[in-house]
Amino acid sequence: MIEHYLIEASTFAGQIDNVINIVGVLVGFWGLLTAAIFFWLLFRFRARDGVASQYITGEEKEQKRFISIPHYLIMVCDIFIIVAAIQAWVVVKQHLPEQPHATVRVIGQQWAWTFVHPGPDGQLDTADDVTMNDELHVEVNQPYIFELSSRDVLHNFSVPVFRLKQDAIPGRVITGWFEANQTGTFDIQCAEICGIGHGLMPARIVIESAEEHAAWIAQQSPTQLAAAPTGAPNAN
Ligand SMILES: [Cu+2]
Repeated sequence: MIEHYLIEASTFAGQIDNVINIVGVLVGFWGLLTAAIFFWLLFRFRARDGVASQYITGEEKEQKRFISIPHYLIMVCDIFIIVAAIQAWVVVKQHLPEQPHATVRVIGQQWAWTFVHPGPDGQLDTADDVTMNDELHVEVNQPYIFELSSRDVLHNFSVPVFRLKQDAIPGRVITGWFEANQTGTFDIQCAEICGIGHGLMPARIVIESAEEHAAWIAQQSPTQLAAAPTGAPNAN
């Protein structure tokens, strides 16, 4: 249902959408039913000449069951929502991928994102790291752990097609994960009001095949760029 409007590009997006669908269907059912009964009652017991209105306190057993029975039924629906929500929470927030995985660093600031990708050696904090502003490149079907931090205020790293949202909190490094399951270029946005330029804090994620990603990393790596002027053949 939701993927019709926004594709599901991570392994856990379907599970998040499932929770939203369950909430939508259950709350929608009771909401529509309540509204229908409400308007039917308004119509059925509308003011009529010669008919005195009744004052009902709702304290009698016969009357109370109109509250208590739907109440219990709604609590049964809550169980389904809670079970689905906890299952999704455990997968997305309580679990990190096993080895092997890649790690990227995501840094929010007023008002831009910085993404640090490991270079050809696959390790962060080495000379070949690739740092980009507002552009994150990842490999499809590869689990990633992200290390999220902020240079100033609260931000939120949100990748709608992944159904991923995580606050960035100054002074903390927050770890999370994702695994893209299809290629393409999609939006990243800050989802936490972080000042006057909040709306100017978009970025993009480029999901590439393993070969494309390796080629991009090799091309962007600063060690490669530093070597280029002497190493590359003269274009003339
Ligand atoms: Cu922000």
